[in-house]
Amino acid sequence: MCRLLAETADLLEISGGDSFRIRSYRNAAEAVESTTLELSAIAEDAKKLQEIPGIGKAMAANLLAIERTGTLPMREELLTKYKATMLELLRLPGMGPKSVNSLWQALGIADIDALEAAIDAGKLETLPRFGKKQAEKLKKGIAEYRRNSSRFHIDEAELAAEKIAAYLTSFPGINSVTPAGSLRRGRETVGDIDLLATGPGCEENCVSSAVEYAVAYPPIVDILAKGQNKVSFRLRNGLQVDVRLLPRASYGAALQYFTGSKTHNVALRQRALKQGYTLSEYALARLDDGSVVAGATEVEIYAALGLDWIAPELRENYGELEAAAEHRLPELIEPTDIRGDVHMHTDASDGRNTIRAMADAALARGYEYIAITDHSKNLAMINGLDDRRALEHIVRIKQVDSEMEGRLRVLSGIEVDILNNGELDLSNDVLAQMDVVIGSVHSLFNQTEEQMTERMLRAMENPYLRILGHPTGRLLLRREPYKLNLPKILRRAAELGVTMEHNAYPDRLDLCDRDLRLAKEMGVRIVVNTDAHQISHLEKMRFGVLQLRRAWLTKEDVLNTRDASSLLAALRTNA
Ligand code: DGT
Ligand code: CA
Ligand code: CA
Ligand code: ZN
Repeated sequence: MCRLLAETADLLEISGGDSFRIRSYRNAAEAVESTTLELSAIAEDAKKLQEIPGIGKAMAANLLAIERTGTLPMREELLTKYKATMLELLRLPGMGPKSVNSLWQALGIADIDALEAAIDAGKLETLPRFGKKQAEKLKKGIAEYRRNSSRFHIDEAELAAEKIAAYLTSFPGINSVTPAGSLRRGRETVGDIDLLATGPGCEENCVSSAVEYAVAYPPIVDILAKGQNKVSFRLRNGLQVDVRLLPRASYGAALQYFTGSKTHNVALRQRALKQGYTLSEYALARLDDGSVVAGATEVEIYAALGLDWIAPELRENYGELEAAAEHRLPELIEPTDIRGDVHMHTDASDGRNTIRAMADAALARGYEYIAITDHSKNLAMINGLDDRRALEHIVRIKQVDSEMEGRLRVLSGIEVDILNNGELDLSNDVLAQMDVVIGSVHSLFNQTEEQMTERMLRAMENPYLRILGHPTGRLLLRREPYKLNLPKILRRAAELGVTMEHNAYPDRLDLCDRDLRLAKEMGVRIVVNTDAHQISHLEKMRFGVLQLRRAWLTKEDVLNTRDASSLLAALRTNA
């Protein structure tokens, strides 16, 4: 809602609209963002809406329109003359509404790609507002914008954070470094890394040498900001990092504040105010006399507000505050609850290691079982298995299973392709001999929603299909999920007892947190697998567990927290 209002203000400004009007939309956007009222609940009630400061009668009508139609009249009218992509141009350094307007009037430029092309063709220099210098600056700005606007996979961000933390803690004045922000909350991708450091060298009045040490971190390519106790920089791979050096006494308050999410923090601050406190990044303090109540740890801050400590993964304002107040937060699944991994590949198809090597690595991780699930023949380029080879593979898997002498159970399985028409790629006779049959879509991603949904539903009707692998097919930051009526698929999965996979590989992480919650509500079983293509990928399990935690799942909700026999029983029956 607030985005639509802000965009309308921007478009008005591009069109050279009346400044009073522009301001009214901007103010409304801010008012909507900061209100604690549940807007969708009161959107039909113009009187209630007007109780929000900054919302008048006309704006209340706009909010109602947004709630009903997903847009508002002024925005639609402007978009017949101007393009939504022009809003992105505004985010380039040095680019204001007037410039965007003249680019559009003179050269028909409406997006960043077109702007870049015009710069390259030397067209920009001919315009009155733009010279050669300005064009060069813009070109740099575009490159920078592209770098900044990109997000990163969570494993890459975590690795970078660990390296920086190791560097920082080697400074004598820094004892500990903790990630905050989206990385700590386990979001599927990370915009920038937020790190909080503390130690004797981070106390007030003596923090400057720690700051100097931080900005000397060798992989830094660009120092973006250097303040009294904060530095921001960019690494070679484009990742931006914010490091804050904090005194011990306010460490918990800072950790709470910078972990976010923003919406969680807003709700928590409201709660604090209602109880007569103010909450900041420095402390929880009494409103009346300013005395500090808590600040050193998160636990004491939440406790002072009558709340159980809330795991970072839950801090998205999805009802966690209410649950914490009533002591009914879920006991979230932990990485150590996972007893096996039932989706992995070997050198029989596109994996790198042998069955035995995968088994040894799994045993070293403390697993009780794995399933070997190579690809089927539809993926000819990577040597997928046909019926005959699949049967031979079972023999080899059983051989390794006996070699493991009961220390690790090695289940035979397959990741069988769901063909374009929903049939499975191998014969039922062969599938019947497998312990674990995962069905996955690996082709024709651009089917319509109806086709793809029918395709999956049809595959699920096959009685040997036990698990739907990476069910939405998305590749984070690279490929959108395929079009799919997921609720329909989940409903049928619940009826048939088909299990949904959460694929822990950091490029996939589907079903996503929101879909996992839906799956649980609908009574669908869930399993978390790494889809490992080499030994080291088995480590990725924890990223999957993070998403399960974000979905409020407990150990009981996930099948591979059980032993092998009860997992297999659950995969095969509807009980
Ligand atoms: P990201 O970096 O896009 O993946 O997401 P976050 O959640 O890490 O966001 P970021 O890095 O901008 O800020 C980290 C946390 O710090 C954020 O979750 C809440 C808190 N925070 C930062 N700036 C503000 C602010 O201006 N207002 C509020 N309420 N919270 C803020
Ligand atoms: Ca961040
Ligand atoms: Ca940040
Ligand atoms: Zn796959």
